[in-house]
Amino acid sequence: MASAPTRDDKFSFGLWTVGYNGTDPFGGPTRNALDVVHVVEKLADLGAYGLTFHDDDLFAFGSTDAERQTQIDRLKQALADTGLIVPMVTTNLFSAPVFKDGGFTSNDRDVRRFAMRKVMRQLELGVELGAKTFVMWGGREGAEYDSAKDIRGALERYREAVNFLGQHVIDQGWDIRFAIEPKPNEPRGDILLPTLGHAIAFIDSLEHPELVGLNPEVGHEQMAGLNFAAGIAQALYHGKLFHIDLNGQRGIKYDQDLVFGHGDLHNAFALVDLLENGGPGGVPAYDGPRHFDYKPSRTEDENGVWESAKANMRTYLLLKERAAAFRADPEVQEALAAAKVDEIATPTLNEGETWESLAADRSAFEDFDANAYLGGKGFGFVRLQQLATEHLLGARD
Ligand code: ASC
Ligand code: MN
Ligand code: MN
Ligand code: MN
Repeated sequence: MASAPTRDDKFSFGLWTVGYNGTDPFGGPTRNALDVVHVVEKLADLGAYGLTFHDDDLFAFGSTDAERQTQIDRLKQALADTGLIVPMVTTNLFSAPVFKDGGFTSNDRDVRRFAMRKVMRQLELGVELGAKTFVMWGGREGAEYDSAKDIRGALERYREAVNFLGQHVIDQGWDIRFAIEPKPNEPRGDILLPTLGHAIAFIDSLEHPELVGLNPEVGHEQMAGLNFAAGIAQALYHGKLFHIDLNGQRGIKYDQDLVFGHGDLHNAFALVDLLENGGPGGVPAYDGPRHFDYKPSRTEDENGVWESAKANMRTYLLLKERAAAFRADPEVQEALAAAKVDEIATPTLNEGETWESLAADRSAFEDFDANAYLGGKGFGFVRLQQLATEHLLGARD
C-alpha cells in the first residue's frame, strides 16, 4: 500500500481549493471561510510541500495596501513556521465585476490596463515568495456571442499582454515562467485558448515563447471530450509542461473539479504512469509540482475538506505504485513487445533515404503484402489494456 505523502512528492494545493466555501450558481456558501494560516498548517501536516494562490484569495479585492501587507506577512510567517513553499501564484482576473468581459481581452481598454497592473503586482509578489511559475487562467477571456468579440483582435491583445509581461520578467531579471491554462468554456460561453493545442499554437506566436508554457487541468481538457494523458504527452513533446492541475471530471459537463481519480480513473492511471515513468529509460517525465486544483464538494464539512485533500494525494500515490507494478510485470513487458509499442521509436525512413530510394524499394510496396493484414496477426492492444486494468484494480502484483 502506498505510503503517506512527503514533501519529496511535491504535492501542492491552491488556497482557493481547500478554501472553497461551497458557493455555486444556485446556492451560497455551505462552509465558513478558512484562514490562510490554518490552511498552511493543515497542508504541512498532511504532507504537502506547497501552497499556491490568486491575489484575491489572500487579500480581498479592493484591500488597502496595509490590509494586503498584513495578509502577506501572515502568510510569510506561516511559511517560515512550517517550511511550506509557494511554487506558483496566479492572478484573479475573473471574479470582480470589472472583469465581466475579461481582463487582458476586455473590449474596454481601461479594464485591460487595470488587468495588466493587477498581474504585475501579483507577479512581483510571486517572485518575492520564490514562485517559479505564474499561471494564467483566462476564464473570462471569451464571449457568449459571436458578434460581440473580435476574436483576432482579442488574441492580439492577449499576445500583447503576455509579450509585455514576459519582457517585464526579462528586464527585472526574475526567475519565473508563465503557464497558460486552457479551458473550453465556463464561466464564458466560449473561452479563448480553449484547449492545449490552441494554447501551444498561441505560445509559438509570442516574442519569447521559451518563457511561456502550459498549466493543463485534467477536467478542462475532459470538458472538451479530449484525452488528458494524450494532451500531456503532446505538451511534454513540445517542452511545454511547465505546471499541472490535477483533479477529476466525469465527462462533458460543467467543470466538476472533483478529487484526482474521482473521474476517469483509467486516464488518471495513464497520466501518473506517464508523469512518473514516461521519461527516457523510465525516469519521471515531469519533475514539477503535483498541484491539485479541485473543489471539496459543497456537501462536505471542514473535516471532509481535509479528507478530500488527503484523498487527492493518496490516490496519486496509489496510482504511482500501481503504475510501477504495471511496468515491472514481465507479462506486461511481453505484451508491450507483442504490441510493437517500442517500434514507434524507429524512424520510418532509412538514414539518408531519398524519395528515389524509397520509390526503388520494392519491399515497401510492390512486394509488400498489404492483403495479408486481413485476418493476419492483431496487435493485442486489448490484452494490454486489460493488464493495465488489472494492475489498476490491484489484481496483480
Ligand atoms: C485558476 C485555475 C482554475 C481557476 C479556478 C477558479 O487559477 O487554475 O482552474 O482559477 O480554479 O475557480
Ligand atoms: Mn525581448
Ligand atoms: Mn476546473
Ligand atoms: Mn486550474
